[in-house]
Amino acid sequence: HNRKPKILVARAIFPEALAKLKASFEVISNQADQVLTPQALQKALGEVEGALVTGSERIDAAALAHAKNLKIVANISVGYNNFDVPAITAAGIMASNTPDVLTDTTADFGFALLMATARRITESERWVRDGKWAQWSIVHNPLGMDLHHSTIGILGMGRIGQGIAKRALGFGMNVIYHNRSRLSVEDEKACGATYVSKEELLRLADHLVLVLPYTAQNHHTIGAPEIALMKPTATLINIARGGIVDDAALAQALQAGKIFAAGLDVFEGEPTVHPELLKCSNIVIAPHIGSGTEKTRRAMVDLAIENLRAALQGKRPPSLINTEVFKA
Ligand code: 8YV
Repeated sequence: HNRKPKILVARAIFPEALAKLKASFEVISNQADQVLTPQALQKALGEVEGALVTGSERIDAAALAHAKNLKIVANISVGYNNFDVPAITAAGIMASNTPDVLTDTTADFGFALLMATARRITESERWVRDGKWAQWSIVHNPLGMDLHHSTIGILGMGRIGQGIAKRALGFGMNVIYHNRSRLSVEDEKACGATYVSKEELLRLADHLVLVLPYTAQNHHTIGAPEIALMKPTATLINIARGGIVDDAALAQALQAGKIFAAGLDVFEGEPTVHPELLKCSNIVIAPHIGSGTEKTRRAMVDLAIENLRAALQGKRPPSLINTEVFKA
């Protein structure tokens, strides 16, 4: 018989992608651009064989309580801290993410945020709009920090971290990094990057860029003690995840002039931004758009769909996370 398998599309996706899915699947979709409640998510996962989700949906044992027929949860995201992978694996369900397709776009954005922060671009725009530009002045306008010939410290040296390093080389920056494991000699060479301890990274970086995955172990990896090691002239860029930085401690440090500025794309408890951060002028804020280009968001959706289709056809999803669940 040719009953269409039922799937869940938990968030708004591109209309053409949704239309294509509807040709092969019976689709329960939430196109409201509002996150499903945990109850609604649990109920929907109980009815489907596959699910397309994003970082906004928490997939854990509770969400999977009724998921009797579910074969795959396909994240439209490379980071998957929204997944309780052991719980998904224990339920015999495949989990996938979207690596590679967003690497360059996100590295570009990391650099954009770094440049905007170091050169105070958004602050300067507010300054002009507020009518403060009386005349050109050597000193009385927002003065920034240089990128060229400065030291960039990268915490988390995966694909995106390496992309940032390669861009930094083009700016004549000195690249240092810290990571759970050292890169191979060839990869270090390709990035022109020198491995240092986390403490050295904090002490030496003129610009510190965070590109590490969020795990329980690196909750508040950057808090007051770490910021205290940084240069007062340093910038801090977070394009990784909220929760890696202690936002309250960062706000205090920015207000006290402990570091020069911060550029943040991700926040603890986003979409809510810590009110003390919002009071800081030396900060550039973006709404989690590191992967946000038209082309890349489409590629992420397409890869997630490819993962979902493969799983429902008994094939190995191209970016399967819990490989032990797949049985050929
Ligand atoms: C996503 C991201 O937009 O891929 C990631 O890890 O943070 C972003 O690309 C976000 O997670 C929503 O799914």
